[in-house]
Amino acid sequence: MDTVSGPQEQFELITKGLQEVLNPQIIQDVLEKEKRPLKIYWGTAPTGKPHCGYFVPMVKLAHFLKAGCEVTVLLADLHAFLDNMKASLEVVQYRAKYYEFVVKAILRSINVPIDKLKFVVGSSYQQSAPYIMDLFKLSNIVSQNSAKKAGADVVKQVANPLLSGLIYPLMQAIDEEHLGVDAQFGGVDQRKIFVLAEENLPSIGHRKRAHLMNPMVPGLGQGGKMSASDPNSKIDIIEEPKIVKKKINSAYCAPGDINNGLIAFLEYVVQPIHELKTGKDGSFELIIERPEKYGGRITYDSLDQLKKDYEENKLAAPDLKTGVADKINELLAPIRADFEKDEEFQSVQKNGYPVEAPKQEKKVKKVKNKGTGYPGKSSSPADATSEAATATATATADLATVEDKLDGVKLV
Ligand code: STL
Repeated sequence: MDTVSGPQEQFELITKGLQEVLNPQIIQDVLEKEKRPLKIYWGTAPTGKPHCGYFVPMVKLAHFLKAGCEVTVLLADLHAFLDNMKASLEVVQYRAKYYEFVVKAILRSINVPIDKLKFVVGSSYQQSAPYIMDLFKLSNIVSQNSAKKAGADVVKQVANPLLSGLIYPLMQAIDEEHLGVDAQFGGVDQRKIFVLAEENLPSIGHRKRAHLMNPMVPGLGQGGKMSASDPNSKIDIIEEPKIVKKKINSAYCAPGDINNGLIAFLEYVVQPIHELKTGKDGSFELIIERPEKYGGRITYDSLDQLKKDYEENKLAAPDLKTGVADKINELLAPIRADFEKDEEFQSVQKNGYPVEAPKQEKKVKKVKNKGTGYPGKSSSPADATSEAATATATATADLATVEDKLDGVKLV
């Protein structure tokens, strides 16, 4: 991948395909007046397993690197912990490492040199005295209401919101200063936090940063939703080719309507990756192995043509699905190969995402005896199928004891 030089060309590549840029002047000044590489970061909270949607920000990281920027990926482990404890502090360390492996593998798979890419784990600096002092200073000038509103699109919204949801956006604002960057990049869902940072960093003695926002890209579910509860709406970065086929087959894709997750994937992932590989703007390729009886292979070299054909029902949904599933499998193959040859990559996945023990309640004999011992004590770990089963059994047993003590009053 050749790098781009000249401030104008660099600025164009840095902002290519974005939905919005706040304070572009900050970026232009760095490139044109200071004549140095732009320092920019992208933060991600290592919670769930990265899915194919991760290709979207990766395309932008590729643009930034190609434009000669100094790019930092923030693995925001404390943010993952603060967001309704989506991950325990122990498990989140493995997830952060797993995310790092995934980001590197994706970038390598699209031929982006990653020697200039920096990874920083949030907890490595977010517990320092100067960082915490900045958090206190910010908490003195940002109202509870503003902090709550800033996090509304990012922090999981629950019935009884925790204080952590107010701390989360403040820390994200302070990260810009403590990572020493000129700009922050993220999805447009981060907009309110970005504005909070711009409005408040100067009041605690820090520079205002530029903000770059990617559009939100629809997933594979109905209405373009990617939902944690619908496993078919997301394709894992390490996914078996057969499962990719199956998930794409069940993707929402109404005939004649180009507003679906499959075409969005072509637009926001396949096309930009093809452009990066060929170095030609607007270049595109999708090969569809249509069954012979329906006319055989189709090759598209224009996304606009594909969209037009789909709208005019010249391209059928099952054929679009075949083409997209094959393309995803092609994109995932080198990432999967990295995973399979790297034991550490596999081990951080295993530790970060332990397979849940089947939710099978171990029957615990209710002991009527109200003596000193408690039933859980007598269950031998050797006959439990896993640690989790032991924990469930113990918990159930403890409950049984409490119920006994309450003399038959049923808990839960
Ligand atoms: C998510 C999902 C997502 C973005 C983020 C988290 C961003 C987190 C973050 C944390 C600290 C920062 C910057 C970004 O300084 O799409 O769960």
